[in-house]
Amino acid sequence: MDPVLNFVDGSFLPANTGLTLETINPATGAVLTTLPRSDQTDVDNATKAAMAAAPKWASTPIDERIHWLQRLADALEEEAETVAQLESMDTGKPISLALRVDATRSVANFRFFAEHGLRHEDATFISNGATNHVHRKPVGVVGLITPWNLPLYLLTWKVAPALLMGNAIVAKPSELTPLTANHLAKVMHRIGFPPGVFNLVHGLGHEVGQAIVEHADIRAISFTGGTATGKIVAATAAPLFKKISLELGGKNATIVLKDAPFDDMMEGIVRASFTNSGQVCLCGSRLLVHASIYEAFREKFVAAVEGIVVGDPQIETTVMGSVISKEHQAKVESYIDLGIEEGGVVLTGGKACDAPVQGVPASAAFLRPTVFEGLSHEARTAREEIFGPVVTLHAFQTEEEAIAIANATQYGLAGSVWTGDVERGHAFAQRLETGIVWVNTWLNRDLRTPFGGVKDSGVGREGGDWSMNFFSELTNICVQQP
Ligand code: TXE
Repeated sequence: MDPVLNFVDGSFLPANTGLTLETINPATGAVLTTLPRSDQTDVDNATKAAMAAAPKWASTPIDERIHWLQRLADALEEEAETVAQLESMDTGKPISLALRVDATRSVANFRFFAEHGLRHEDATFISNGATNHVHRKPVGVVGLITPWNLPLYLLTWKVAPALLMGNAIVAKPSELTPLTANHLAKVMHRIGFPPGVFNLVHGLGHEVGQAIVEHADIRAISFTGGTATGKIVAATAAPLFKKISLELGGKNATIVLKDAPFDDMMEGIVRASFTNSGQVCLCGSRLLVHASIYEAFREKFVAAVEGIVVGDPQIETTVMGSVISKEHQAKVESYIDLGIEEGGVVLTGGKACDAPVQGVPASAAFLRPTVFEGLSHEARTAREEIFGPVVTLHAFQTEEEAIAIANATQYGLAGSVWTGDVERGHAFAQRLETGIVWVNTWLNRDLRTPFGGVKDSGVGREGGDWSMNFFSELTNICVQQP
């Protein structure tokens, strides 16, 4: 596989120091290729290119910018299989998931914001004999920093609205998953996308990500990643008065009410628990089940979890692949140890997990889905983000108790409520301190809706008009009528 390179001013080039990092296929332990270990000089060069390209892109009519988004969507759609293959190799996720979620949603991100841009009209307000015109201008050069769990999905979720609003970009994907960002740059290069508008600088977070957040000419930072890193980004950006959007961690509750016909809902509840090996910030990692149905639910849930096909991500029938790295596997295993120390009982899965694939070396990062019961909801295992295939089961007596437990973490990103009465579910959902709640479904996404969390899950919202507002500066011009 060709080395991954930076993409600056329309050219592919190594880090100015020539230093490189390796990217691994976590499902096999094999080195896939290298990527630049860039530094501040590379970020400076990328930002210079973005500054030079920004004025022309900003003055490009929005209909033309929309046309470019549509062309990017078409080009990515044509290469969906390639994108899925690259994503699966870089992350260890099943090829079926990479195609159905990552590749498909990356196309949808461009297509959605193209259509959203066509529909959008800026506001006017008439009062006191004057007309107020709200004008929307680009921020200028924006910094996009993204994580390893949904690499292209989350990068394009930021790139599309940033371009639509006329900004130039300096982007940095996770050093663990550079392949599909690199592929996006190749697609842009191939279709003749204006050089310098989209720049990609690969490298370590504290070296390249930090340099992007610190750079005086990068006026907005859209970050998706862990809460700990989000705190560093916020502390760096705040005194520079940059716009920041922080999509951070979560410890989401899946709440099964007394009247839930859970047999019909089990597929959705298991999907909410273990999609992408639990490496989705929206996954439900705490299952709160009404005491009256707890035993019956537990039996059916554990049986369904044991039916999850864990295996070689390259095989179509595999439902769960590896986690992102050996280091992350060790982190998740340490939480399984902690769960046992805190008095939890492992109902299925657990630490011991050899590579469930014939011929795959022990250097692969596989874990079986693990279900705990018997833990206090105040246990660390039930409060801290594990970001792996581990869930804890808890019984509750009353809905008041379920709401108190669900809200008792430092996070507030998402949750799901399962019930036989959707009105009851809707009323219950309004009492959860999160940015998103699904009732009798999970990860059902309308891209016009606000996406994001509260407390340690972040600041701001992405999606539809919220993304448009983040990636633009508004000027109100008040014209007195004659
Ligand atoms: O995050 P990290 P990861 C969260 C999820 C989990 C985490 C996993 O909950 O906690 O993301 O992704 C760069 N200055 N979400 O481990 O380490 C780093 O190189 C600037 C929530 O990758 O925070 C990478 O590119 N950048 C989300 C990016 O930050 C720095 C959905 C994220 O890295 C940096 C998906 C620094 N000092 C995952 N240090 C949601 N809420 O939507 C590192 N980076």
